[in-house]
Amino acid sequence: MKDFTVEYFTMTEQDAIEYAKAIKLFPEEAELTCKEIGDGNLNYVFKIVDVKNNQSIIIKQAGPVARISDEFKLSPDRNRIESEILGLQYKLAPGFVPEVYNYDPIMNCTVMDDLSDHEIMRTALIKHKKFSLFADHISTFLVNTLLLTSDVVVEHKEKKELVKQFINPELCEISEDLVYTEPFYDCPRNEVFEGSKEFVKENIWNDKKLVLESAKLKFEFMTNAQSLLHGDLHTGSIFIKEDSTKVIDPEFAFYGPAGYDIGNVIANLIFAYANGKFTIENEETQDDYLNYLVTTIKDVVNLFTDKFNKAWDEKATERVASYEGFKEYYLDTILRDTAAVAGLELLRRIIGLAKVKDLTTIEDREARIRAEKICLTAGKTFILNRDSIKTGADFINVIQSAELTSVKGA
Ligand code: SR1
Ligand code: MG
Repeated sequence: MKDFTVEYFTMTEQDAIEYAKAIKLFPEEAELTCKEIGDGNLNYVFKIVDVKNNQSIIIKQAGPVARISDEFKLSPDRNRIESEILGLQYKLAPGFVPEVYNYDPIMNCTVMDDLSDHEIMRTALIKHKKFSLFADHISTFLVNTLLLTSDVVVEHKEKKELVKQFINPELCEISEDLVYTEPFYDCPRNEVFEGSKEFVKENIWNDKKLVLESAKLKFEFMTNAQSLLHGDLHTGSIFIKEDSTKVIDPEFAFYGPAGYDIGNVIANLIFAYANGKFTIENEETQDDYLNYLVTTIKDVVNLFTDKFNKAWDEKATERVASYEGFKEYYLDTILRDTAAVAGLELLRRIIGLAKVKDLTTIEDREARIRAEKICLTAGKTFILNRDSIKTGADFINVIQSAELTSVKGA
């Protein structure tokens, strides 16, 4: 049997079984099988099943380079960050994250709940499934993890300790590059769909005002240690079933602007919207699905606002938090950042190298170009007009105006 206590190595499926036995995750008589099921950009995910007792767990291991490309050399310490933030979020937002059973700083792996009875939300949305509780669930998760880790609620020295604990320079650098920098010029690492390239050149790279705004936002991302973020809250980081939502993969966690997580959720619902619009042929089914997404996007914003206001009134400990007008000012800045980040995410998933299946699986070339144009147009508006986008209805207006522009321009 291999020794897992000396130095790190990247595990095979067989190693993962031996590892599970070595750390005694299952009873002696267990009959274990293992399958590597990771489909993300960075890590290895082993599902271990005890077929005798019908029990299963997940072992997630961080390697020294990203799966998506050897070019990204990453400290496996991200696995510590992930296990620690999952522990914290488990307390702040009970029911919305998997339980962690073990973290191993030598093998850089975390053992957690197997959520195989759930489905990755992006995959489910591409199949046009609807989840009526999602907006309620995710808005609670967002308020609890963002407001309750901020200086509004946490004692300031304790909060600064948390900032230290979750300093995450390498993964932040990925977001600084892929979200805030590379999409705004003809970077060799970009991978623009050939049919969208002219549009991107004209409307994004050549728009000096937009490029300037991206610079301002990049510096806010790097310097505003407001809340402990998930840091990569797209629909591929969410496991879902009808009555349950579980947020996974918080390895990009760090203290940053609260709107970053909310904006990512919104943008990825918009990708699902674009997919539905261009892949559902039956008009009635399409209307029904798009209406579901419109309602969900509106609800995410409006429920976040309502729950944020309530939690602030009940949980704020900072003295100045009660000054008249301060809560409204603070929430306004979060909503402004939400709009901006929704815009950035919409642009970077089309222009940059980390794509979303919602768009790449649209087979018809013209339909994909139209879907991308709508997302790019909406993205640009979210960034440029971020100061005046505040309500669920404002977010929907941006999407619907982008659709109209694409029809006129088509
Ligand atoms: C090199 S990692 C590319 C992207 O995958 C992750 O999920 C993040 O979104 C990152 O930007
Ligand atoms: Mg991930």
